[in-house]
Amino acid sequence: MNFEETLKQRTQEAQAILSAYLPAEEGFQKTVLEAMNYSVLAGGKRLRPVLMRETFFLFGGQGEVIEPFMAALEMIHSYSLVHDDLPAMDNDEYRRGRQTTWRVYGEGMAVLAGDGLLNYAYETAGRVFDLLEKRRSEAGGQNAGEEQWRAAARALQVLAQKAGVYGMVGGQCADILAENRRQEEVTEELLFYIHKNKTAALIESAMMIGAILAGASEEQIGRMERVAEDIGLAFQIQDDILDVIGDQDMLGKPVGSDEKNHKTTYVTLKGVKAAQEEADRLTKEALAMLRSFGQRNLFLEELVEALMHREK
Ligand code: GRG
Repeated sequence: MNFEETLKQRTQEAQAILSAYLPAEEGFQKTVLEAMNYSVLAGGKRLRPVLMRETFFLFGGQGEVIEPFMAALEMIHSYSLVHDDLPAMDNDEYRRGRQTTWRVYGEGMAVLAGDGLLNYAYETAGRVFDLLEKRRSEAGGQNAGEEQWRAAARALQVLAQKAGVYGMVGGQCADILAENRRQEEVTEELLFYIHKNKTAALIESAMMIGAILAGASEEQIGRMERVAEDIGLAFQIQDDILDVIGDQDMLGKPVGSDEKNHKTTYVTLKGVKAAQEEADRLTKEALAMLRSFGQRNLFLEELVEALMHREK
């Protein structure tokens, strides 16, 4: 299989895992459940769960323990998009080629769908302990795989931290405060903080959790965090470039959103060419680190490279 075919297959697998963990649309709270599923199933590249599983494979991970975390991270990512699209934030009407959640279900229900997805993500990730319990009873109830229980708890910690105030929420806070500020006030240091947290944090979470659940060492997990930081920063720069020169139909959302929201981005600070060069530099740095682990995952390396040239 070539890269494109493998990517398609891995994306479909991530989609199937995610679908299996979504809640049933029933009960008095049926509407919020529908809004949650609408938001998650609206499409999307499923990049974070794919990166998570490929990192798990890189370190020789096996079995289904990774699956609840793949689904959980995509739920957190989807909640962040639902809230980001709200009138109180970016006020966007289209995402992933469809109307945004608030446009379909109303603002109140979109707030709740985001809240619901965030909480359900942790309920979902916590199901890893059911899988481990099943393994333990199959092994005759012995203290089998104690390190896997520790790894699962550590993975939960990383998931919560990278999504929270010391991760994505912190980045989004600084992003909102930086809107409408004069360009000179948005320093490169501030922009780095915003990108590292708003965007890179969830990608770090994906790759660290893949490494943790596969039993990687502390040193390897730390190194993977740096790889993911570079990938996340490059991904955000590419996102800002696409917001200027991208194709609306391809992206599934309007271009020019940063200008509309008076946002300072790497592109407004340095121009498209310098932004492309910086994304290229970060990608090369990430790839060099990724190749230095001893064992390799060639598909993962190709994926990181392909993100540089993405059009959506
Ligand atoms: C509301 C706490 C909170 C955070 C919002 C996700 C986010 C933070 C803002 C959305 C705007 C934005 C440009 C975020 C940077 C991350 C990013 C590029 C998200 C889009 O991710 P993709 O391209 O989306 O992976 P798909 O639709 O493919 O899943």
